[in-house]
Amino acid sequence: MPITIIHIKGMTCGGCVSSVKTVLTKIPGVSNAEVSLDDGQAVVQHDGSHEDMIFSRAIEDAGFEVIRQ
Ligand SMILES: [Cu+2]
Repeated sequence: MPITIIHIKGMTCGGCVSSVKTVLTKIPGVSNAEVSLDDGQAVVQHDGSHEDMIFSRAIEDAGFEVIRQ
C-alpha cells in the first residue's frame, strides 16, 4: 500500500490536525491519514490510484500551506 508524506505549514492546534485528517480521509482510496502537529506532516496511506498532488491540493483547499520539495 503506497504511502505519501506531505509537509504542512500553518497547523497550530488539534483542530487543524483533525481538519487535515478529515479532508485527506474523505478522498476515495485513502485508507488512513496520520497527521502530526509537532512534525508538521501528514502520512497518507492510499491505494495508489491518485497522483500525490491531489493530497496537497486538498490540504491547501482546507486553508493550509504545503511545503513542496
Ligand atoms: Cu488549529
